[in-house]
Amino acid sequence: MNRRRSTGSATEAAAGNGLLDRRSLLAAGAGSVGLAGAPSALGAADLSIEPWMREPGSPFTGYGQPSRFESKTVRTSASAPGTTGAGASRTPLQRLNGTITPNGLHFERHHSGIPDIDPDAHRLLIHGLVNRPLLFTLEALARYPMETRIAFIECGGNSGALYQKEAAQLDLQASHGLLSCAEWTGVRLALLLEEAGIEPQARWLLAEGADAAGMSRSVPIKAADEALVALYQNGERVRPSNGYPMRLLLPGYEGNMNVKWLRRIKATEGPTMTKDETSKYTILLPSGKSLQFVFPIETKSVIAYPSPGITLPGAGIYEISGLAWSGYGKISQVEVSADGGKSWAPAALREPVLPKALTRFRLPWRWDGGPAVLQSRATDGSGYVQPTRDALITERGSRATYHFNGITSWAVGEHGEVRHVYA
Ligand SMILES: Nc1nc2c(c(=O)[nH]1)N[C@H]1C(S)=C(S)[C@@H](COP(=O)(O)O)O[C@H]1N2
Ligand SMILES: [Mo]
Repeated sequence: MNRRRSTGSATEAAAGNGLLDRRSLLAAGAGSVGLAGAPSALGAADLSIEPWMREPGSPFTGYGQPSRFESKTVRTSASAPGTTGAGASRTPLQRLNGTITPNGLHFERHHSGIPDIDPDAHRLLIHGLVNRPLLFTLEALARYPMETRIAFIECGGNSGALYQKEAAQLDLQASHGLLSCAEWTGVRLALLLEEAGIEPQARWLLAEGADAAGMSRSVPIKAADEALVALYQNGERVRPSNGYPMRLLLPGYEGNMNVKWLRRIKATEGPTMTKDETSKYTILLPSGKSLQFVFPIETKSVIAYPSPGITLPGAGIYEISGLAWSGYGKISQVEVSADGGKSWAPAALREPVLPKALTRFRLPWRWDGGPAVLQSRATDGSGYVQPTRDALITERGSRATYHFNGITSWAVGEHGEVRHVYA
């Protein structure tokens, strides 16, 4: 079988400053296109017998942990002054690949710590504008038909630092780590509302958590179509930090509305105007007006490799890789630029592309060792294109802190060091 291919066409330029056709690495193989750090030609004699091959390994464990050599792959966290559990921890996106966040690394945002809920004592009440108020135990809930879907959760405050005047020198975890994606399994909220006999004048739902903060949000009733009362996260029970024993999952809606430790759903005519949606989670505009109820997470993307804190070892071919997501639906295209937005090449999207889930994109790049500014720009199925930072600031002003979804720029310096810049 003749497997030789023309590497000439496989490494065709797709855009300026070294971006290659998205099929290049697949077609030609890493070695033949000169991938940086690709394996060298050695024989079996160069393979040594290491100590772990000379004696039997360790026994079984009840619950597995990552390799001890992966100790840097952890969340980073900060609590508000004077509190222990009010704050956030961030997912190390720069150290992960694929699209699913392991449960131990899912970001966390708590307004008053993680409650230690006894699942047998926990109840979910559905009441308000319903014919039959219902009180569920976990056991009763678990007898309903289950649904499974993959969805990201992003905090509305993620990337808030990118509204600042100067480009903050943060790694990807610090700038974008309030973002995770999991496979969630639970009962459709619509099914439970139907069971309770929701009344036609009910237009909103109040969702309340069983934490000490009593975090609660008003949710428009149409959100119930896709909402789950989630009991499982990546196959196992939802983690305490993510809402054990049950949380509201509202795919595509800002993180805050995904109420954890869910204890109450009340059907109402209008929004309840809780403290969490009036004093917080509103967007202050340059005019002095505030936008309230900004629900969907707008289309956004970011390059994870390379990203700040990573140093490229030398000129050569690299695979640029990152994440794209949209609260409106599916990602339809991600383009990458290596010249600060002058020219763009389409990246390969990892299939299947799922709505309201993280999408992994990849694109080969020949770095010639010179200056480069890497950017990614996502488009979703509705045609919405991720805005430049300038366009976003023109619309929102620089006093905004929530819902930053602008194009993010990483500059690669002559020694391969990567820095955050405003391009
Ligand atoms: N009950 C309750 N639900 C909550 C919160 C909270 O503090 N209490 N934090 C909210 C915020 S601001 C976000 S961004 C998401 C984060 O979900 P996670 O911690 O599972 O990542 O949960 C939301 N649900
Ligand atoms: Mo949040």
